[in-house]
Amino acid sequence: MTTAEAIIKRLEQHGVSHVFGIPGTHNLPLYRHLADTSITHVVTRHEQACAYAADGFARRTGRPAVCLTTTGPALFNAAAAIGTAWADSVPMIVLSPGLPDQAEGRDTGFLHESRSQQGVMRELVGQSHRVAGPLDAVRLIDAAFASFSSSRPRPFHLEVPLDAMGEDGGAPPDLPPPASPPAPDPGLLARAVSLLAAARQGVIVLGGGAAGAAEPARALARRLGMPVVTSLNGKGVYPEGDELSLGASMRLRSCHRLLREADVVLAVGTELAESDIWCEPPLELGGELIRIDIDPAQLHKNATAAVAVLADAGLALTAILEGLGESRPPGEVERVATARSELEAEALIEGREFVDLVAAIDRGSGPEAVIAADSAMACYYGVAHLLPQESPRRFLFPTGFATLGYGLPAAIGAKLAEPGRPVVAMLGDGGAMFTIAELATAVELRLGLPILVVDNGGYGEIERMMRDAEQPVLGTKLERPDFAALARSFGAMGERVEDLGKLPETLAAAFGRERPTLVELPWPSVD
Ligand SMILES: Cc1ncc(C[n+]2csc(CCOP(=O)(O)OP(=O)(O)O)c2C)c(N)n1
Repeated sequence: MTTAEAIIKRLEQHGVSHVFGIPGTHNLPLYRHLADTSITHVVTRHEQACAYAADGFARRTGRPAVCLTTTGPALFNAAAAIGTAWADSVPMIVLSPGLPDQAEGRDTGFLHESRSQQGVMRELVGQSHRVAGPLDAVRLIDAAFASFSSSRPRPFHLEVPLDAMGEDGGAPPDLPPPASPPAPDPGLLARAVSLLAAARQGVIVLGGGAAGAAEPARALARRLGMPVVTSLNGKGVYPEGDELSLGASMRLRSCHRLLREADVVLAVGTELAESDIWCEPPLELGGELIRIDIDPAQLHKNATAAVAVLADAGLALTAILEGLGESRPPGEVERVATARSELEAEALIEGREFVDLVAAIDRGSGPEAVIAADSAMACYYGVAHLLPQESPRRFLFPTGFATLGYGLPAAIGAKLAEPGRPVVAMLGDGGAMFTIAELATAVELRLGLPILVVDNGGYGEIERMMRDAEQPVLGTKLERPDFAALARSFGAMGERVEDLGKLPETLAAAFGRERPTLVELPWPSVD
């Protein structure tokens, strides 16, 4: 078996169902074997979309996804998307060829040459490895999957040098059993249990790292009668319609105050970072902080913990539940209700213009929908706060890197992962243009995907910032295409909806088609 064949077969053995890629001169041997497997190959129109689509697939399912590029420009085109996966802890294998040993780093003018492809990648991903041959490739793929299941998931780059691509090797070893995540230390758990049992004004904070631990997180919050706030990546880990939920409101000032006044804060799988709280960390915390994280580097990051539990979130929360006695009487109803109404009022200050839009999306897409959102105001001021979600992994949003161009390809990845579930892509007109070419991908795949474009005439948020800073407005007013007509030219449906009352039926019809529907929503500009 050659290296190229060993790689594709091993991915298949690990259960990879989709590879998002673009073929090129140097990755042809990988494509030869890809054609020969049960894996579905999805071709995009730009490599950033390969990685964003892989991201959407992985965020929705929790399963590692694979993106495949050729060397140099192709791989670097995917850099913003790979950086997004790194920032938001998305399990992703990035597979690329590399120059042969005799050309690597020698400035010989080799096709797609750069000074050091791996040097660039090493700075961008969790791990980057240059493959030595078939057995080494298999070992590295096993290591990638082990890293995803036992530690903080981050993109894992495999560079396959052209001269290693066709090398023959012996039979690969059997698939190893899945690697286990770290189990919590019993002594630390006992301390966490006693702090939580004694808390009178506790708050639970759930991040994206708790997405796989929704059940014990819910049971724990209910047992303690403690309110729960989430990060954007943790949206829905605790059901947002529940009376203990304070929504995905970590960035709001009322939430910061609540955390300051709490006597105990339990933070699970969250960085408590600037991009979560929208202010300079650390948050001021008046009480004791208990932290649970699978990544030792996170345990005291941005806020020092009194009790720092290195563990898988699910294992730790289940053990804490077992350690706690009977349910506490719900003595906190009033505090939680007050906090909820304060947070709602604050969210409405920035989100008021999106209330009707979000309600229409909710009505048209139903309680199970996934929203793949770009970094646009309608998404982070609107959907994030105003559309309650009852389960995790349904608001796919590039929180940490805040990149533009994410929404459409991520929606494609999520829809492929679960064709039967309503998925909505939601974009601003500025962000839409970053990856609009992926309309062709969605048409080709015959996806019943509505793509909402909130057209406020340009880079709205940035224009607002310029105005607030009393500096000249420059580079934010954009010439836009006729989005609906553009979509039709791709073979998609294209509609312009001026009356939000019509949006629910437009969405419902879009889900039922065998092609995407771009819905252009004319919106007031920020000036
Ligand atoms: C890749 C990338 N480039 C630039 C930015 C800076 N940026 C942040 S928001 C924004 C404006 C986005 O405009 P649009 O998508 O229309 O949404 P709106 O702000 O109007 O809601 C820009 C340019 C970014 N976040 N990501």
